Amino acid sequence: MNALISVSDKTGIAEFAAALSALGFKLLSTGGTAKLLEDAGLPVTEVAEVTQFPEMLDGRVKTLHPKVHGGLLARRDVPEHMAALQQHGIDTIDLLVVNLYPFEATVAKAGCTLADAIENIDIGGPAMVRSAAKNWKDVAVLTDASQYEAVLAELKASGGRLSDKTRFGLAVAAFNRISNYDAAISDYLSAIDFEAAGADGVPARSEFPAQSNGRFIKLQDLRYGENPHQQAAFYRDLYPAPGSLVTAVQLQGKELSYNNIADGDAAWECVKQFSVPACVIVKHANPCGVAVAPNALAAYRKAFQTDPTSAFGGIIAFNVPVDGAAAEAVAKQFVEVLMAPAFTPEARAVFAAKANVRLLQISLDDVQRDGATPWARGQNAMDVKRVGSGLLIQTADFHVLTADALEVVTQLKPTPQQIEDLLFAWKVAQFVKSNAIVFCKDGMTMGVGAGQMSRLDSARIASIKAQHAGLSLQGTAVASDAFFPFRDGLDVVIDHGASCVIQPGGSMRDQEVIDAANERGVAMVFTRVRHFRH
Ligand code: 93A
Repeated sequence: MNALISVSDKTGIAEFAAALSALGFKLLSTGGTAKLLEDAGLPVTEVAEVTQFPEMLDGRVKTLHPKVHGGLLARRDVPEHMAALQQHGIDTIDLLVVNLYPFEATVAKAGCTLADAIENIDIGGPAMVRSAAKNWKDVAVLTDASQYEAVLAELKASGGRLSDKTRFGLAVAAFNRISNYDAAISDYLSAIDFEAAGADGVPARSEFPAQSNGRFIKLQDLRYGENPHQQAAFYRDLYPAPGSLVTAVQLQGKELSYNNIADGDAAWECVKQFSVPACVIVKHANPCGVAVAPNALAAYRKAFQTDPTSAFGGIIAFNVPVDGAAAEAVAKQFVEVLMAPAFTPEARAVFAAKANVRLLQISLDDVQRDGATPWARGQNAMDVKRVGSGLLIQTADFHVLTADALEVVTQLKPTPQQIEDLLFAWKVAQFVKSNAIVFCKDGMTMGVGAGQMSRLDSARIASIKAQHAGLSLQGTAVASDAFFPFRDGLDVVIDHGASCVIQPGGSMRDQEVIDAANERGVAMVFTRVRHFRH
């Protein structure tokens, strides 16, 4: 039995090759890999010796030879194939271990030149992988170090021959790897603006190439979709952003549902943007309570107070570890999903008695912290919406508004405390479906109006919800995700007690709205940025 080994990522290869050798495999290998195996004291034959051709053209041609591909592609059950091998002095290759030049890692590095990228396009590796995978009935192909252990265990148990099922599975994994590899090359090259290529060889690249090869890996099948008659599954990006929902570890609880995941994402992306302890409660993709406080328990209490009715059966997210005290408080309500970067043992103990509650732990450790937005979003750079037979793709709605960017448009200037409330309200409004009107005070939401076809109705609903929750809107800050087209919406929020307002501005009737604010003695600031969310 012959095994050909040619790997760029040499993790664990010496140990794996040693085990193959012990099982009776004859080892063939390419330059760098052969050297490593030799240094490890293993008997190894260089492919160049087999082909009687030196590796040439800086290694561009190493294994592209009939002695290699004949040995991989010949069907053992077709006598003519075996006769041809014999006639040309070709040995069969029964097991192939290849991982490819690190194209993805190379282009992910800052300052990668086009020449670097091109040199890292593997040709011979994928060719061998395809040959072996096509001939899966006779050849086993490994394309990743994570496969070594299981394959070795099966080889040892079976005396050197893998089952058909295993070889087929390996072939599928091999074609997936090749497909993803080619997609990475195609994505990279398709995005290059050739004319604008920099003199340093680092090409200018577009966010929106002429072709997109988005690749996804299935995480799990879901029991059903948004409704029980719809089928659904959950996929993740091939290269997920750190700190995103798809990196979650489920610690306990029932299986996640489609709506859990959609709502969980809304809660998580919202809570991530706060740099102090925060709690977000989401129902039907809208925050129904958001608060910041010195600790998780206080943040939860405030967030819950916004709308205890809607919070029932909600999704709750914290950007700080959930401790015993916060867990005790949350456990008193019906909660579907609880998300946090960590749960203390005390918190775990509280939920141990509530087996249905889904606990999701999502690390924020590798999320870029840039001062202004310690747990910045925006790392999920693309926002995708499916439309009939097409996709709408945009960069994520990531925008950090700072106090110095606010444009005061009224005679009355907001106080420092009001500015703090306004910025908080603005952060929340970004995560509320349009039209969004959000009343806030002292780091908590006091009334949320979401998803209405008219801004006026959102203003009314936000006020009504605050009344129902028994909250006074006197002296609140109000955020509107887009401009007030008329003064009526502004009048409603002032009627209910708003003392300051934040909105993008930009309406034809801005003056009418500014006049109304002045007439009624409230402070108003423009952001010149809009946060539609549909
Ligand atoms: O340059 S190649 O496209 N031409 C080849 O003929 C070839 N054969 C194997 N790259 C080729 N390989 C790749 O070399 C393998 O896919 C593997 O990634 C790498 C291993 O090289 P070495 O053993 O010299 O470190």
